[in-house]
Amino acid sequence: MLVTLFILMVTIHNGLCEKVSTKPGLKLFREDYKSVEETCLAVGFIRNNCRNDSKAMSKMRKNHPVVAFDVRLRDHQRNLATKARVVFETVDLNEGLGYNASTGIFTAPSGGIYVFDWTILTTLGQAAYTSLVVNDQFKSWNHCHDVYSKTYLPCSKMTIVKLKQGDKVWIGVFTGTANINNQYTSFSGHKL
Ligand SMILES: *[C@@H]1O[C@H](CO)[C@@H](O)[C@H](O)[C@H]1NC(C)=O
Ligand SMILES: CC(=O)N[C@H]1CO[C@H](CO)[C@@H](O)[C@@H]1O
Repeated sequence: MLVTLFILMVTIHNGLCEKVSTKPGLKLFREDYKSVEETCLAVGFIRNNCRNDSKAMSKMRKNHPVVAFDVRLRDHQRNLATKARVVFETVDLNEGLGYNASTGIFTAPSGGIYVFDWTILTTLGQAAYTSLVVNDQFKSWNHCHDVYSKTYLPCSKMTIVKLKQGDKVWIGVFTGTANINNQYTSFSGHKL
């Protein structure tokens, strides 16, 4: 009984699918569509549309250029005081020129959502408590302190913030004194 029902259902199902997918109509539609497209191309309609689209795209890119930077520490930083700014002197990438290597400050060239991340390598057995600072306010915290094993400890943090044009962002020490090793310590950010 069940088997019969199953076979019946499969038969009906396949039958329906066949009905839906037999497509003289679709074939005709495709042919029609092709001829409409060809006609449009012939009178220049679609070609013009495409040209206008790429124009609009390049205008959009000009208004929203890529903003992305990637910088590293050149010198070891010893006993950086609370609230001190970490200045990353080596600039590997600075698209949009938001980052200033003499101040360590990134200034948002335009408003939007930005992704930042930074990695700190502490000096052997030392600590570094750093934060992303936006307009003098701590926004995201990176607690880098290994009390038990005396090691060069790497700590990373990533965060996403909404910025207005001209907002200033940097990495600062939020408590204690920070001891940070060069080269392995880096800071990067980009606009979404
Ligand atoms: C970086 O900041 C310093 C100090 O404010 C300023 O004199 C310099 O012109 C800035 N550099 C760039 C490339 O904006
Ligand atoms: C609506 C619009 O901007 N149309 C333009 C698309 O591009 C062609 C060629 O550049 C122009 O002639 C149209 O005016």
